[in-house]
Amino acid sequence: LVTSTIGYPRIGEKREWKKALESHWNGEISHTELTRQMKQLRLSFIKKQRDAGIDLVPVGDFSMYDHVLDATILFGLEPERFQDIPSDKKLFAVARGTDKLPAAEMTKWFNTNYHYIVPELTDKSKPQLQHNNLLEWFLEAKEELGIHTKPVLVGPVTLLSLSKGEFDRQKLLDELLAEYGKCLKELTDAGATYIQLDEPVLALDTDEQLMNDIRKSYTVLKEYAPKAFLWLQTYFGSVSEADHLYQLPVNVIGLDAVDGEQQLLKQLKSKHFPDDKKLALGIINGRNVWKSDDERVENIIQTVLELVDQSNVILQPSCSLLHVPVSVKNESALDLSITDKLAFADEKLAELKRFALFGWSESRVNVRKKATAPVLNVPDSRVPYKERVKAQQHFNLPLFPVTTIGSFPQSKELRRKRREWKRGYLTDDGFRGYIKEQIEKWIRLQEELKLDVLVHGEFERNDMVEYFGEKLEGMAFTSNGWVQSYGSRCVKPPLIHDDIWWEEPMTVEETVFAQSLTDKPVKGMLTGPVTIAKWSFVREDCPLGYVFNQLAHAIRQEVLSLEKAGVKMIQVDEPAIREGLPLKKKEQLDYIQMAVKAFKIATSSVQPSTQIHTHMCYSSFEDSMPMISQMDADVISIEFSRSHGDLLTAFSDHAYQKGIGPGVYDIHSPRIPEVEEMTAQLHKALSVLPAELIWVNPDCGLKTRSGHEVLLALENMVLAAEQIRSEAMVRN
Ligand code: THG
Ligand code: ZN
Repeated sequence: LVTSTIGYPRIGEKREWKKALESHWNGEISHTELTRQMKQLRLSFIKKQRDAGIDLVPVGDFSMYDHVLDATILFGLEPERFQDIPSDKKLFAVARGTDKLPAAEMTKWFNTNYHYIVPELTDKSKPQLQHNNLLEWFLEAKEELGIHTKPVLVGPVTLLSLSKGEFDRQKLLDELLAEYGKCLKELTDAGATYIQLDEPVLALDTDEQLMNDIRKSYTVLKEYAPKAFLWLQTYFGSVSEADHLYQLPVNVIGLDAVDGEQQLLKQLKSKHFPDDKKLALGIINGRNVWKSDDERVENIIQTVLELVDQSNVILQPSCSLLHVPVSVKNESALDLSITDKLAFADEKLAELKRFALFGWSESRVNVRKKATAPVLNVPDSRVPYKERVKAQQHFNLPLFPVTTIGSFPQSKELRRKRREWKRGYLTDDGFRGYIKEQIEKWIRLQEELKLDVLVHGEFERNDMVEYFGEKLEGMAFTSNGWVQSYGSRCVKPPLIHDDIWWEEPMTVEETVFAQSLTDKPVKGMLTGPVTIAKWSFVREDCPLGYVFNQLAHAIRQEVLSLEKAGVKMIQVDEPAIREGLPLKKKEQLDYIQMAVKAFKIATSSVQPSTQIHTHMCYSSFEDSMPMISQMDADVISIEFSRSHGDLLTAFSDHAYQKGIGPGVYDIHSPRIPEVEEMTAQLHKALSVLPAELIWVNPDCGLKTRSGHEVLLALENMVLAAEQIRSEAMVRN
């Protein structure tokens, strides 16, 4: 069988890609040098896939930041404010902003922890094919490696669906198709055959309009580029009406046989797959890191081969491999019983080759084992909010209490100390002592800034999930299992390989130490069960619900340890709860119940006088207010500084009547927010929320900012709160 890949990780085996980007951004290497290094990486990935025996290797899946932004710029659709920036600076200007221009918005790519730059379109947006990078990369691969690659591009319908702004969709789609057509024609004139257009939007709930747009698009594209072998690719789930794709003038239809396995097999059995098309079967999980279950793969392939002629079947991963780390081969520190269950990107290429040769083995790594989920009967609801408000009067907080989200900037020295400690050059006591100095320094700074609720700063922590992954039983952490999250920022998801349980306090020492330094309340800082699960690589031998439940009990024990140690405010962050929503509406209710229950098991055992906070960011939650309200936290802080009112409508219909901190400081940009900007945001919030519910805080953690910026920004934020407070006094 023919093999293909949909996309390959950009970051490099040792994150060379990240280092090149960041050394360019901090001025160490020129744009020319960056381009040279990126070309080298791009070609090395193509060569590696070809050497692994992959027949159809993509080009254009690689990116210097984000593939959606690449397509946006390829068709001249970047926001107006960036139009006259020179092309070699445009990509990073749009993605990261400049000292004069705010960055374009970023949000989650479907239900993954990858983030794309959101195209901002208006009625003035004019699609126009710019310099055809894709053609350049296609020719480069052919000339320098002698490899005939498969150009890959975000499809026109998905690109428009992911855009925001007011515009005439059909008019813009027609204009966009002309430009896509031009791009494809240039590619086929240069000898390209298969051209893969990614339309993951088809994995969402499809409707008449969407299917019409798809039908029109691929009919028109075939007219513009008749020689193109169009490859319509979908992933992240099944396509509800896959058979509607069967009559399109495309040569290959790529479907997900992992997340969409059941539905796909049903569709293939109920309607004959067209003889004039090829089926690209996504049989290897591109979203998780466990070796494939040979029995499952064998069954799918054998079933499909009874329905589709072998010469028309192509094998590939279920989605781009950018969602998994590069290779297991560097994981020497991991327990062998775990490494021999793992398959990262490179190991998946080898699996693909093996399955293409029908080389299934008896290896049954993922035999479903009955997980022993502790079904302890613990509280999963608290006394009503109104009663809790009374019991929490003891905090004597002012109107519009000012706080931060948890993390403070981590200096280069701190990162060096943590590295030394990890490598054993710095003793535990040495590191612990240094951390306490940092905590003391920032508690004093927060007091000087006159913040009302303080945090310990999380200096002892690396990533908010990895930290807990290192301390909970049943979770393992890799030394090099990095995955791109947004821009050059990467995460190293822990591996949930067995039942999870809590052994000992994980955050009490630092939090209690911080509280011992001040009379102001210090918030305990935890990551919630859903987010730990969603931002880890989760075992597949038991239902996700078990894992949520086990994590909920583990975090619950940490919450109780904090309360017992005298911590009276505990924040349990769930930034991933919205991302975890299944893409298909009909599956969302089960998820919401499971996720909310997990959060409530984690947080409902505390006294009414203990205040529970939560925090969410990086995704749009206008559509999830009921779920957020069901979580029943006393206070929620939410990313708000760059939302233009859409979030407010979500609050205005009174879906949420508990404490809320609409972020007023955009932590993505180095710009120091002015007091006026923040009072303006607070006035917006006051237009839909009662004053006594509002907290003042930044959008998110401050880890990625510099200490200097943060002090200036927080000073302004306190001034903004004081101004709003005095206005409220006058009013009353
Ligand atoms: N952790 C994890 N996922 C996340 C976030 C996170 N998803 C959404 C949101 N925050 C944005 N994503 C990131 C991912 C990584 C980083 C910041 C935001 C980051 N990474 C460090 C780097 O690449 O330099 C490495 C990790 C570290 O040392 O902290 O800063 O926060 N899991
Ligand atoms: Zn956040």
